[in-house]
Amino acid sequence: MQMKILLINPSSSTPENRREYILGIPYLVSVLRANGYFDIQFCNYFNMQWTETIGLTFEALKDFKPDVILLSCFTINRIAGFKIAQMVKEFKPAIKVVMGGMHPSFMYKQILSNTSVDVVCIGEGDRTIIELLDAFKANTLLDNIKGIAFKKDGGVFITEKRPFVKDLDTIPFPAHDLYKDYLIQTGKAHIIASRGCPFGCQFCSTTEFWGRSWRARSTTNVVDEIEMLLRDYGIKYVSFLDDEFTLQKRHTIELCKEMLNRELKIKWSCSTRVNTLDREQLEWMVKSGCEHIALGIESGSPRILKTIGKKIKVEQIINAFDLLKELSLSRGAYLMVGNPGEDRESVDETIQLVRRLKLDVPSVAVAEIYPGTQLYEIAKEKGFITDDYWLTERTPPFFTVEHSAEKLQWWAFLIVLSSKRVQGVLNVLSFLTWFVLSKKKKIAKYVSKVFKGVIGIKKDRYSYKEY
Ligand code: B12
Ligand code: SF4
Repeated sequence: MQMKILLINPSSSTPENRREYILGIPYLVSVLRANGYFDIQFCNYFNMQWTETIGLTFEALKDFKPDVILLSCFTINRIAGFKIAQMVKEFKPAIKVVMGGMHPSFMYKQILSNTSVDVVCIGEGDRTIIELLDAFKANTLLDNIKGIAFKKDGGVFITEKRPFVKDLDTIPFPAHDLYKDYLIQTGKAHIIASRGCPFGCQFCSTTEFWGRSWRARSTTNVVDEIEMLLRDYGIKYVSFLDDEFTLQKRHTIELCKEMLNRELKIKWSCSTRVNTLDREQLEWMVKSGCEHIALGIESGSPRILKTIGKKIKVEQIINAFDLLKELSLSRGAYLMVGNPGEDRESVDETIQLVRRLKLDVPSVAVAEIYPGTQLYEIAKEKGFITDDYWLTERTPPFFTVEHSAEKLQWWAFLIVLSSKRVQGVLNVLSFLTWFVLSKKKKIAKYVSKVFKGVIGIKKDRYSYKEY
């Protein structure tokens, strides 16, 4: 008898009506299939409200009758994950509940001590999941499976650390078919060509989770995946979700050449850092269809950039953005306010930079605290937060050790206001206000003329004597 596996992306209860195309579960599904686990069902609740998903979960439990539940959790959807684990155990205690992803990887001890989750996968799941399911099937001990933590003898047992997968080409392509409708409707696919980031910024958990070494898939392997998506779904656009897409110049150029050699008719986008781009690399990127690049700027203040360990200079930001503009690439910018040391002066420096770069509408986030970051350790040291926070239903908090949430949001708003498009709209609005005020009488006369007869405005009902 095949083991029945139910995979769930729990609800993040975010108000946006978006359909996130998250690659964690597709990666797991592809390795499951490659290892003979085919009795699989996927419930993607990520963009649904929690209440909508309760009934659906019960239905899946009753109809599909799973032996194992695999929950994938970021911090934002952890609580829904805990609640599903509880529902499952109340429904049938014998069903094994496994949780993996960024949040449980850092908070495994708390989760195993306080929720109905049986096993947490720590870090990359591509190898761990198969060993774990094989052990469930054979009913053997879990103690020797690297990279997990589980409940044992009334406590939490953590196994040896699992090394990262060295050769990412050995992992099959993620099961994009789980997002078939999305692919067909939008023509847009997500791909991850590398894992890891060496930079370790203070507010980000990527380096801690995926490791300091940057592991890239071979360029042929990545382009094979694109070709498969073109053939099977007719996609027209690829968003590379890598944290640091252009870390190795030679590798990026090789990837672009491979896309060109295979004459792929696609457009694509990526995110990266301002100091890992140069003209030669960008020209190849443009030739091969790249049309949008989002860059992490974070701040226009050299002091803040240093504090958060961004390891970039304001001149590098300016040079990179100027270069993108020169090559007619669409430019995205990620900015933050509210990191340690932020003050009005540093916010003004950011505003000046946004103006200098003539950014359309940058994405400006107030710094939030996530497990696995240095910012979280700072906040804990300052007595601002404890691990208990993550058992509450609250969303990740802003770093309000130094300034109130209102002030930080106001600063974020001021930065957005300084962007080109908003400035453009403001300029138009102020011009219109001036125009209307200065020509008030003429406009009124014109309106009355135009609408005369249409809405029954009659000259004699209005006095225009002063004209
Ligand atoms: C692309 C991306 C986005 C995109 C799209 C998000 C999406 N959901 O598709 C956008 C731009 C919209 C986005 C937005 C945000 N994002 Co984002 N994003 C990413 C990014 C770069 C890639 C996600 C991804 O597909 N990873 C690849 C897959 C393969 O990794 P994975 O899901 O972790 O799965 C692996 C393992 O974790 C494990 N695993 C996972 N689940 C399970 C389950 C089981 C049972 C097992 C055994 C194993 C297992 O195995 C998998 C394969 O190895 C990550 C960084 C990163 N490198 O992961 C950040 C990241 C997920 N984002 C993050 C954040 C903070 C956000 C925002 C909150 C930012 C903000 N302040 O607005 C928003 C949230 C929006 C929302 N409503 O969710 C954080 C989350 C931190 C946390 N602790 O939760 C991350 C990790 C970046 C970071 N390091 O700070 N994001
Ligand atoms: S913010 Fe970007 S550059 Fe900094 S550690 Fe995270 S992924 Fe790397």
